[in-house]
Amino acid sequence: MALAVQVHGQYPLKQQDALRDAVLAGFSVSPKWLPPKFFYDRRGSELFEAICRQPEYYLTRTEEQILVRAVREIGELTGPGADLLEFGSGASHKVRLLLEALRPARYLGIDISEDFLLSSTRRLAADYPWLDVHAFCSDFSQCAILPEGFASEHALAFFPGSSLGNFTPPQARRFLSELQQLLPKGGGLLIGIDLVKDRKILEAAYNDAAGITAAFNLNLLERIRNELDSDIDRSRFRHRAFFNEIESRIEMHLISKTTQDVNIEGRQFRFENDESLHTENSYKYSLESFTALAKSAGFEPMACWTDLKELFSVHYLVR
Ligand code: AVJ
Repeated sequence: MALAVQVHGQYPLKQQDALRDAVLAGFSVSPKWLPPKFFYDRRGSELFEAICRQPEYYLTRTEEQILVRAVREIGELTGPGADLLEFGSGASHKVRLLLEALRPARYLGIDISEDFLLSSTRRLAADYPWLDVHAFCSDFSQCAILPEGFASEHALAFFPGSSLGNFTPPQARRFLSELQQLLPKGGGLLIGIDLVKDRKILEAAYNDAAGITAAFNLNLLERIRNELDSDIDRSRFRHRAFFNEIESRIEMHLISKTTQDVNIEGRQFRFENDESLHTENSYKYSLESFTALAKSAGFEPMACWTDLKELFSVHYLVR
């Protein structure tokens, strides 16, 4: 009966150093870029939760509908008493759909956004007094690791939201095979994957009318200004998102509205008018292309669920 959350990992993560290194490196090359993991400071995590509620952002509600319909089967595939590990747990909202049917022994939320992770897992522990709740603040884009003693016998990894889409396909294969090796024999992976579809639907999801995705993208510049020594001004940039069909990915960019010099940690970076800072890729798969990727990482596909329009998919894979 644990009401408190047990915290693992090294606190605090040296995120400010990581941000500085990534900005200085990413602004020095052409095209300029930054990895999307830096979106998730507290404000960014909150904006992401707001994105998930936008009418154009079909991903979250479609995945939740699929999970609700599939949860009994998922429970049967996993069986009770597992370690449930959630990668990119955010608000720990989707996992609530699984807990009653799955009856895991322990839950481990893994997220890069430290205080957001702590408040979310605390709320989960309060709402599910029978569940042993743990939190692990980690940047799993670097390598998939778990705190000592987790997933040694019976485990289900839960990687919802199509977050895998932030990796390029080769990075995704590497991440999946690292994850596969963390799991015990017979351990499962329940993963949400967004599907290729009509460009209008895809592009609307990343250009919501309320401007929340734009605010989420521009918040990255605010974070740089707050955490580093910088005069970067988000009002001098605009949000751009489009579907790159050849690469099968949504690309998000921040476009400079003028020619400008930006100062960061004593260095100066020139942005030309209309020059882009590439901030995110979100890869879209077909059922076949994702299944092939998962197999190449050593997983065996067991089950797959989609909605009627085949907007989104949830896959159950085993080691
Ligand atoms: C968390 C990576 C799944 O790609 O849809 C949402 C992030 N970016 N809107 C996605 C995101 C802009 C999201 N993932």
